[in-house]
Amino acid sequence: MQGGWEAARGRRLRSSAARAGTGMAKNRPPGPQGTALIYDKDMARVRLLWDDPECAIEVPERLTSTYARLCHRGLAQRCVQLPVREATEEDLELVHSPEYVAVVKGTQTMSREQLHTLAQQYDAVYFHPSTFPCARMAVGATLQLVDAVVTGAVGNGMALVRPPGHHSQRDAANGFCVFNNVAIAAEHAKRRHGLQRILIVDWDIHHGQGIQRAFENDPSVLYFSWHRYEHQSFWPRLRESDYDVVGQGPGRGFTVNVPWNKVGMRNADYVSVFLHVLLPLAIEFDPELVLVSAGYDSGIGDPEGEMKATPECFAHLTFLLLPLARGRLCAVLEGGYYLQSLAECVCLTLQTLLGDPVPALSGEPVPCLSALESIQNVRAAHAPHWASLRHENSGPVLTPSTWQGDAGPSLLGTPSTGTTDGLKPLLDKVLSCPPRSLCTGIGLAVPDSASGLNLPPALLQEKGVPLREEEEALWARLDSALPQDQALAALGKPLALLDEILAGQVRAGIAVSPTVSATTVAALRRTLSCQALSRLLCVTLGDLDVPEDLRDDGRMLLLNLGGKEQPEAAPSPACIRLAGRESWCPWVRALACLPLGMDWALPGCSRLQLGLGCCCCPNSELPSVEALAWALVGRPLPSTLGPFLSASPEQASAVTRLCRQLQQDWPMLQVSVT
Ligand code: X5A
Ligand code: ZN
Repeated sequence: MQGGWEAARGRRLRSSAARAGTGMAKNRPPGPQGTALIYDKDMARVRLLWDDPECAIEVPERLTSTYARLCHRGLAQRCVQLPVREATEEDLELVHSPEYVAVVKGTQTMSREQLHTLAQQYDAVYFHPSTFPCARMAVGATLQLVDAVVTGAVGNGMALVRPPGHHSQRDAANGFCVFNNVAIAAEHAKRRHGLQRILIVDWDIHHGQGIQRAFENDPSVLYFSWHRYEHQSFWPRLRESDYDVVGQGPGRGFTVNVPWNKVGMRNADYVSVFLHVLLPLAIEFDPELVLVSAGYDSGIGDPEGEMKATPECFAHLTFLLLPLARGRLCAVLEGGYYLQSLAECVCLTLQTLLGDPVPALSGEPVPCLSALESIQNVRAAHAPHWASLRHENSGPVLTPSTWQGDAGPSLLGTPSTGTTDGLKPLLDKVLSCPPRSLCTGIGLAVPDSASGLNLPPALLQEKGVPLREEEEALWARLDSALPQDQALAALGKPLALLDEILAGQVRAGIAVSPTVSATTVAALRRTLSCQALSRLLCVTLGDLDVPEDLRDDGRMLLLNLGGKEQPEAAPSPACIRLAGRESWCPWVRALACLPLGMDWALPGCSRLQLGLGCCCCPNSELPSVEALAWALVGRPLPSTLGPFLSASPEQASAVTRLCRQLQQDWPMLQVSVT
């Protein structure tokens, strides 16, 4: 047993030495570290110089008050603050025509009347003598961010820019956008860094038709956008924003549109679309870089979006993207017009990029009918193009519902449409809740011989607790092969860790044990003996015999992957098994799309997608403890899931069948209205 992990450790040391040329530095995360923040107050110079109600919401305070809040929260200070630069005309011409660039350049010397006349040639646009330098700076800031992330100078980051970019096109300004910051960045990453797969996630509430048009033929850029659509009645009212528009020629399947046909969408609707539409495709696409068109007009209180997603939702959306592209994520500000909500949502995005734990999501974990219709439709439209959607041919919704409004329990009640006035007191309450301070300690229960590992500093090393009587008895029965003293230490340390987690002294931890299943059972028993605990998620790999009294406790959701087949056992919503172990990969992918691990109310959700508070590893997995430990303190996992390995038809139908069976009890598993 000892030989097992020593041998594995020898392998690790040899391979990392070969990689780095020298021994691995201790206490350094394996990948790039740090979060970049790019901001320059000069981008607050553009402002509307005439009366135009449509453009009046795009104000300089969007930037200044957001940055002030980041400083007030101490978040800006924790970032690597990179300087902006002005993009060159060559950069701009990666997406825009020289003629259009010349037109915008000409605005620097125009009078107010000339600016106004020019603006009228476009839809929802204003110009200012500072528009050209600011828009160049917005592109330059975005390129600085991409360069820093792609070269590994930082792990991820955010650019706070104005004017926004995603509506602007080769020859046109549109929807407050002048140059297409994110589209230029994607083209730059392709041409100048040689990247071959870039994912753009546009969570702004408007359709970024400018980005869509720039890449509609291009399979190297996967563009995902959700947007308020209301059956084409919402701005920019384009047919090309609907779910059945999927890209052209070689780019077919690489444009993904999720129309929102109702306002008032909530956290559950947003998370459902990520879990059932974006993530399966993104995992299959396996991007090298993720660019987020981060507009916050999709957040609660925004007068444009009229949606109800709360600020923590953006922490979850960000978190769900971090396992992609080794965490190489660049968020670039687009819209967002309700200043308080905007600032708060940006804080939660940046906080997540910095590796802080993700706060619990509020609201019922139930998607609304209109969201489900959109999910079903877009999945049907993309099934021909993506293996991960192909297995379930549920088809598009044939008769769209006439369902009006959402009847579900509401945080805020039904908004009076079109105005945020009535919402103001409630919004103030939602937005002024101070961020919950989560304890950040990470516990570590490993054999003393594990001291050679490269682990994050300040891990709390467990000393061990005395076993309770029944634990000793259990231990003696389950593992009589181990010397008694060693066995007690191996169980005593994990249980000490567990006690600290249950007491709220540490947030998460890793325990290494020579006999995982015995330790897991003892840990489950100890956890469930804690009366204050109301919900426990236990995810296990391989065979595990959980005693019946524990399984029937009612507070535990057990997810067992790759154990032995149990055909006789009736499926239970609280004990979910996916058997078979030919290959883990498809199971792990399936799991990534099962929202069961989503932690709706429990605090202290870890960075792991499985949401475990405590991971228990067998000794043979000791090298992966390093990666796990860094993940728990907020660094991205050192590798992605790798090239897509499609599930076998049997595996795929097992997952589909399981999801159908479980839908009644777990509404977040629904992918269709029927
Ligand atoms: C970037 C952005 C919105 C334009 C709305 C015009 N533009 N009615 O959010
Ligand atoms: Zn927008």
